[in-house]
Amino acid sequence: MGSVKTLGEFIVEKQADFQFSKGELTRLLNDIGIAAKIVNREVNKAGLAGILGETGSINVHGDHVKKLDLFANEQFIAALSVGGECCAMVSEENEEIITIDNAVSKGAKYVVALDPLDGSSNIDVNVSIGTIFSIYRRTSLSGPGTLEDFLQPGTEQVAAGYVIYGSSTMLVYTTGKGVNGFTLDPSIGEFCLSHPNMKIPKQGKIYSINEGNYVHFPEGVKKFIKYCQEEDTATSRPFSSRYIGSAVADFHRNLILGGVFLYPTTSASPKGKLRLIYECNPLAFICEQAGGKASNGSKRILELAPSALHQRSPLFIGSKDMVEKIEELIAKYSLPSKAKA
Ligand code: AHM
Ligand code: MG
Repeated sequence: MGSVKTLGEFIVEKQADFQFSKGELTRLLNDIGIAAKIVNREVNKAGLAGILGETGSINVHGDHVKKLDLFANEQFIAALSVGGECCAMVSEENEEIITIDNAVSKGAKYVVALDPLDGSSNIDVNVSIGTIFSIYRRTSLSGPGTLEDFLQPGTEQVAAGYVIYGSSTMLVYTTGKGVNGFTLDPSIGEFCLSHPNMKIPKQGKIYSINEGNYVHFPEGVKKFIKYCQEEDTATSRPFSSRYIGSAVADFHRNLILGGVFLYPTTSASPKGKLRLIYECNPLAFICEQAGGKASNGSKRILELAPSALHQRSPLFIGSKDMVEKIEELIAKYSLPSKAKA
């Protein structure tokens, strides 16, 4: 049997990639890995909620059984608050930023943006869900982190990753030097390097979109869906449609097999549904590092300047050629000047 490399070992080994690194990012990534294991344990037990007490109710110990997304949020906040490397967080579960100002966080250089448990419609039905995280170096000088620390474009991310709680649990992350994936071995309780140097195929055969919203999509997106469904031997069309409804799971499958995930504007979500800072940007960073592309339809996701913490954006992400095809069709059929004409 070949030797196993754990996430902890790998992170420490990669510290040397960063000149003058003092190990802060290493510790931060380790803290995230530990919180992910705790969340994984609870996600695995989720089906027992009916036996042990419904979420929201009182369990046999007299404790309130927390909803999983709130539990996950608390675990990540707790791990990063005591870790000493993070001075503020933003989470999908909290309206405002969470400032960290304690004895160990003095001198902390990083802020973390987080969707603690993404795929809310899949949480209670035993379908893959995920955690998404993004790490920035603070721009403020001292004290607890500030709102401005989070309003940096995605190009400034120092690291980003996700955890997928699926048929097996994986942690995938990048620090801007490629993408590596680790699978949790439950028998030893460690994430082990299973997918080194992940690369997304340039062209895929899968498109992932909630087609139930079809009538509300921009014309360019409708044209892309029709393009995917047309018969064409040279380009292996028609493509397959696969949609889980958990962005992490849909993205992860497409990263490995090749494909594109789309969440465009709809009339219900005129700015798109997904959040720029803790959903679109981290996935975009990973995708680009794997050789793929991420766009809002006309611009690179990572270059968008956030103006609000929970800002939304349309997202087209995955295999480079497929995202470029979408951009081409949006430019042709849906750009504002044409829509108004
Ligand atoms: P959430 O943060 O409330 O879970 O919403 C984000 C999720 C994504 O994981 C997924 O891609 C999308 O919402 C699914 O939305 P829809 O049900 O509209 O297709
Ligand atoms: Mg979410």
